Amino acid sequence: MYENIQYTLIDGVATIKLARPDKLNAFNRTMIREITAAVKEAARDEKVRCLVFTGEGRGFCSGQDLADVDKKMDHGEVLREQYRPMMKQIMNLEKPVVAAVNGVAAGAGFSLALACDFRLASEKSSYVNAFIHIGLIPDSGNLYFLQNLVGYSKAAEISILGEKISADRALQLGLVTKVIQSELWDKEVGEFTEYLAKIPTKAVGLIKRNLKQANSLSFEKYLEAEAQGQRIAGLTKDHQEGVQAFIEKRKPVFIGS
Ligand code: LHQ
Repeated sequence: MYENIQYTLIDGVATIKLARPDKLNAFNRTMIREITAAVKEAARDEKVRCLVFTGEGRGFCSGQDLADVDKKMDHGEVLREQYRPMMKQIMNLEKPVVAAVNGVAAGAGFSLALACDFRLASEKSSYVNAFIHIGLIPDSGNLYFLQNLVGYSKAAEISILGEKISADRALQLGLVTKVIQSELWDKEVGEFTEYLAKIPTKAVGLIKRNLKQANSLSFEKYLEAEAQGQRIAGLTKDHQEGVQAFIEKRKPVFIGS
């Protein structure tokens, strides 16, 4: 169904695998459109309880396909028309989103990883805010996410120097959730995402909503947003199940609603 990505759904875990390995999975118009559509599908489909991004071959994503960039291009329009809808679709997804960063994440590919809730880093992965090397600024929400993660100084360093960051260094900086050895990659990514697909999905979505609101609301307004979120969480079957299981001293079985 898709040309430049593979979309699969297994046991509640939807995976979007970027599939232009010869170019380290660089974005082209088709891939961006397909990712946007696939994330929309994942949002709509109640069977999806966790979304994973990963890349085919040795790269995660090398950002915009530079072979498609020409002098006549209005980069602002490219962002507005192509990247922005994709990034908004990902940001607005009220389900857990994991970047399983198998290799290099550069330019807007780094932005994609930053937009996810978790970054699982293969020991072979690396991170480059490559924009500066071609005279551009980090885009697709990059500085918004990066500054939230590592603060102004480190975000400036990473963006202005544009150095390649190894997986271990990324862990030290707080850029990634954990580093995984190559031989354990499939197993550990599988265990992590299976776990996410079994927890109370609605509560995960509401946590994400509140975290984003905390960035922009006054404390008073935030507390009201929190009360609204908790009201919704309190009405879920998963909340009932969690309390019931606690009382009965058994393991809860959450269904995601
Ligand atoms: C590529 C790419 C690539 C095409 C590797 N394109 N072929 C938004 C709005 C509007 C316009 C502009 O952009 C944006 C957003 C952006 O993302 S701008 C930033 C674009 N990305 C970059 O500048 C990164 C460019 N790539 C690199 O710096 C390196 O390739 C990295 C650091 C990612 C990996 O380095 P290596 O591991 O040494 O691999 P390589 O450079 O040898 O690449 C392997 C192949 O992939 C190679 O092709 P070849 O035919 O020689 O095997 C590259 O040409 C191709 N490739 N990135 N973005």
